[in-house]
Amino acid sequence: MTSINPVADYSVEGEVAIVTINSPPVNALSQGVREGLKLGVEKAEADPAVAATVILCAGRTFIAGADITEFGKPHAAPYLPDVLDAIENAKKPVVAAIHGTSLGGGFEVALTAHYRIAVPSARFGLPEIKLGLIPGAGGTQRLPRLVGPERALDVILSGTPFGARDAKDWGVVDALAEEGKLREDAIAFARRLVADKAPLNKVRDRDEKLAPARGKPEIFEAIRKANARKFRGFEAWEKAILSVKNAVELPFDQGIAEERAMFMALLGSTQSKAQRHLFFAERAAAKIADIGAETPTKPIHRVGVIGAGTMGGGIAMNFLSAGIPVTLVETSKEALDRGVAIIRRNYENTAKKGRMTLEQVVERMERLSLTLDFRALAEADLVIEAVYENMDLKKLIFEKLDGVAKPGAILASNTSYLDVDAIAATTKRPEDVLGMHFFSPANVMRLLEIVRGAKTSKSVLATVAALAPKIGKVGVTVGVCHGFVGNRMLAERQREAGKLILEGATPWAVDRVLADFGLPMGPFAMSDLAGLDIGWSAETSKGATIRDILCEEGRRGQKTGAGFYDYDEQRNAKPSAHVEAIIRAFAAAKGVAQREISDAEILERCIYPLINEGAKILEEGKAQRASDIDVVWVMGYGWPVYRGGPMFYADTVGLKTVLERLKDFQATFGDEFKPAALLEKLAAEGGTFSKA
Ligand code: T1G
Repeated sequence: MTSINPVADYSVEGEVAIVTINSPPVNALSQGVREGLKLGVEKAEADPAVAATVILCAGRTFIAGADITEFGKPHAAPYLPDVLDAIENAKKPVVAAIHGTSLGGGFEVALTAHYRIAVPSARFGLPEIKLGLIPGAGGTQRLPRLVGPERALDVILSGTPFGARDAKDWGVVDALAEEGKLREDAIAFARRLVADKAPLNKVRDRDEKLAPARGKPEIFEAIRKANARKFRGFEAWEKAILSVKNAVELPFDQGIAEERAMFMALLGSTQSKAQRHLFFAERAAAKIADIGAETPTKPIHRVGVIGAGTMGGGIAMNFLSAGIPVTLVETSKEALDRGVAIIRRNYENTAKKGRMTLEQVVERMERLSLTLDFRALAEADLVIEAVYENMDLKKLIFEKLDGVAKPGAILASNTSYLDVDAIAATTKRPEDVLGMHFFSPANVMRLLEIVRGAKTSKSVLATVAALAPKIGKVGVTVGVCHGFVGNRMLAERQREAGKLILEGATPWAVDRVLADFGLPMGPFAMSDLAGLDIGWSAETSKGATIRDILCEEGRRGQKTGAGFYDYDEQRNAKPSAHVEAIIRAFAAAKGVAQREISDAEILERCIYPLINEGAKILEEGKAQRASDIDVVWVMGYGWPVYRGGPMFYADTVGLKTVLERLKDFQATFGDEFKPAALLEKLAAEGGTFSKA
């Protein structure tokens, strides 16, 4: 075994050379890995004793893609296309031996080899679309030559990996190795190629899967139509379709040149920079400054959930699906039955969509215990309170819990806004108390705001942070303040949206502007969906707000067929002239001057105060880093990934511009627009939130 460079080794067994890449954590195609591959294959070509070459990776996976940390930095030779040429044009058969996840550039390396062998657990994918890119090293040209353009575009547009057995069935791999014996089986496979004088199979020369699609643009039109809604606002996807269409219609060298040009253009795009930012932001969020890997964590074998409402049921599902038994507590049998029915219906709907088997539904439901007896929580390692958002009620529950829960149990509140420290203070064990703020629907939204109390112990925090990914959540640690991070910032946008419609904008204009920006829906459509009467009471309502007036008229949202919008039987929304008249009359009574308000002003007044509140959150240390705030908004509120999150978006607009506009609004509308000191500082320094 000789070392080619720090991340690549070369050895020979009989007449087979083995080039082994060893670059933790995922053998990403760094400069060293590219160099190791190229030099290794060239060494084998020059070695008269060698008749075939195996490319293998050490560690947990075959090459998992280009090294995303190198993007945007000056690129060093050897460049990936040159590495791929060295492999594909080798005069001796090259075999790619694959385990783990062969993704992006890693899969593209494998596609330039003459043969591919994989263990059954291996997975293959071209996830570049998730980074706002298209495959940039032949993936859009070679994969269609193996599996046809339709299946290739399924893989490329979904970015979802597929397994080795599919790869074998589809002709992507030539053989399956025995699990755990990849090296031996790959060498034996290479030996057989030599013995059989097997040809040098170049994927680029294959045409049998392309020919049937040639001259049929309707194939690509249909794919474009089927994906238009999913990719609304994204740039890369249409280029992916065009590049695969080029594979069908153009000679290989022209197709790959076009692919490279489109890839490079996307690489420099704001959308790709935003999605790459989020790739690392999601991983950074799991890192808590003063919680090291050595921090002890508690085993969570049994969970209690208090409250079987929409949130409690959704929260329970996260644990049931992760194989953790749940004891669900309610105050009445009717409430309990209602809650269980929702859980069962959610699972059955998932099964109907083919994403779960009926056996799995049964397994999950069997892990659920139901009780009206609070004392049943005594065995739980973690208890999550998910009752009505009322501080007195929560304090009562935590006092009771303090007397029931076993010593060392973690006591969490799912509160969306309230003071976790005040809740903790009602117990004798504030060190075991924290917030676990799930986002509705709790079994779907990936965000979990982990609210760290002043006295929450490191072990409790480390335990919940480690638990988050196990229940399919991205945990973001936040500090105690009203609304924590997401809802505190949302309040800024909701305030401005409410003022804008009094000044002359319509609810439908505000919703349109924010939907066009890329948010799932605007504030008024969102209110209709959630129900205008949350927290509203007919007894105390006095018509003091637009919402009061609408609720008093029975316009309480989609569920009543009318809210800000009118709804037909299919719940399609239509702007309501009646609501507009109510708004105008209300504004007149308040003496609010009416004016035309531009889309630009609507957007800036809804988004910039939200960004400004994010800056204050950072100043107060209620979030660890700006990218955590971005993760909160992408994972919890559907902020468009191609804009990177509110703080990243502010960087792309330019902090000086955001500051100036806030100052304009402050002069016109008042101090709610007063810029945060951090924003002033960064704008003055020419800085960014991402690098703050
Ligand atoms: N580049 C650099 N670092 C990477 C990386 C990559 N491609 N993939 C993962 N890491 C780091 C990650 O930041 C983390 O670091 C550690 O590895 C473990 O990752 C030319 C241009 C492979 C399925 O998009 O999907 O090829 O936080 O926590 O859950 O056409 O990582 O430990 O310091 O995610 O086991 C295409 C992205 C690139 C694959 C493993 N490839 N990675 O998941 O571990 S573009 C991708 C993943 C491309 C070509 C184009 C996952 C994984 P740290 P992890 P995991």
